[in-house]
Amino acid sequence: MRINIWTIFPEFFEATLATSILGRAAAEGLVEYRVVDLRGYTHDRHRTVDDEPYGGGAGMVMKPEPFFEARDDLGPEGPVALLTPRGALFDHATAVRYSLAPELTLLCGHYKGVDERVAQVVATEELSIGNYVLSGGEPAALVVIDAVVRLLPGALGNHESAATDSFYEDLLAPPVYTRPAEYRGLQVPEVLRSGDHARIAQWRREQSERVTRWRRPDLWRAYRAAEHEENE
Ligand code: JF5
Repeated sequence: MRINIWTIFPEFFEATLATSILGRAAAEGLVEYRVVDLRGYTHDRHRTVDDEPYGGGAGMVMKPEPFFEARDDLGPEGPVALLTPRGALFDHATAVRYSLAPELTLLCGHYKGVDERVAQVVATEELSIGNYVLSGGEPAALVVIDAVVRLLPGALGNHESAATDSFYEDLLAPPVYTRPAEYRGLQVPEVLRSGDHARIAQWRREQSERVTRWRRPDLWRAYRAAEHEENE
């Protein structure tokens, strides 16, 4: 798939998109990143991307023209998501939907926000990664890219299966351990060293349910509700 990122800080993405899973996926041709500098769609000497808000008040607003001209020039297909605290909460289902699209475009806002006409016309949706405010949409875009690219077939190696992580089957992941079996007096649970695969699977299921119930009662309720539906 192709992932377009429209930003006034293209350098923000360089190291991250070249590193680890995200970098390997690009090197193997599973994904192509196109980072577009919005200042390339300005026409004045100072390459101005922001202006004062109509109606007054503190902070600057990102001008609509660079976003509209980037759209006219590049004609993105598929979802065009504006990262903003007022957007719909990004979740696993959205990551799956994006991973199935041939192209995804992420718009990074800044300052007090982006001219509303960009949200109305250029973006097809607005997305938030959580209930906090960032200084810019760039870190949020990287979060979305990471969650999407790791779902692409072949992006994870044999040692990193997407089928067994947290949120698979809507439960949190059980505890994991590696060697040594005892460290500073702390023991690895006996069951994990037993070689009894049925017992191990049962232990992991119990641990998943316990940790989800205590830490994420919201997920636990949704899981229980889905269980009841299945049995109907
Ligand atoms: C931004 C206006 C964009 O703060 C965020 C954000 C939080 N969750 N997801 C995105 O984006 C930067 C701030 C203010 C527009």
